[in-house]
Amino acid sequence: MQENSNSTMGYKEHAVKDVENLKSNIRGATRIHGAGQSDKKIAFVIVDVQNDFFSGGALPVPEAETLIEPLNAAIKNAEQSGHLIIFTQDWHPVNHSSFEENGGDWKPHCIQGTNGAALHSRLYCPSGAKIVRFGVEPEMDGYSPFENPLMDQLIDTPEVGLVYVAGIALEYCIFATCKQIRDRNKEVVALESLIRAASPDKANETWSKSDNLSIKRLPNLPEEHKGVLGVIAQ
Ligand code: VGL
Ligand code: ZN
Repeated sequence: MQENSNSTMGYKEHAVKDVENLKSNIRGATRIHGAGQSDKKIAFVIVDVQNDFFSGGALPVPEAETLIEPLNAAIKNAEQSGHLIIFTQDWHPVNHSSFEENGGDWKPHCIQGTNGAALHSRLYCPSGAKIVRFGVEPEMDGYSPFENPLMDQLIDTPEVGLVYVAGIALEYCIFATCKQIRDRNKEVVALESLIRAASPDKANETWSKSDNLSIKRLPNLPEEHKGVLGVIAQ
């Protein structure tokens, strides 16, 4: 007789099955919570990969071209992992205070709606990604995407535990972005191989400032972050 169905199980067998189910649920739950970050969302912020920061643009950054291919691979990896992907855009009005003619340090750049302000044409932008435009207020310095309240809505929430940062330019918008994420008590990993500096020979000054803020970075990543987004330490 093949009487293995539930209906013929005695209460003892039911109890044994229930305990087995309970145990495997607990094991599953332990796995999820024991892994630290895995119950929190990871965000990947890609800063200012805009035409004006590439050769031929208003403020070209050395080696910006070499960013695109490895950055796209990391973005695809983040998309497959279900991370929150955020692109920022420097997005100035013509009368922005950071422009030389208005007393600032920079040639006019990333003017709202122009080709120079557009994201690089070969940058891979997943359909679910968010875009945060900042530097819109003429009198603010325009280095931090947190000038736009949308950035806090996306990052300053308990669901986000860890933020990866990549893009342009190390000394300005990358540093300001990393610092402000740290100020919100999130773990920050700056993906050094996916970041370009405006002045590469002075990049170490900025990296040591960020070390002091406990901003972690490639290639000195702690073990648990090695291989993040498929990025290999160089
Ligand atoms: C940036 C200079 C001026 C940047 C923006 O994205 O780092 N740098 N505006
Ligand atoms: Zn700017």
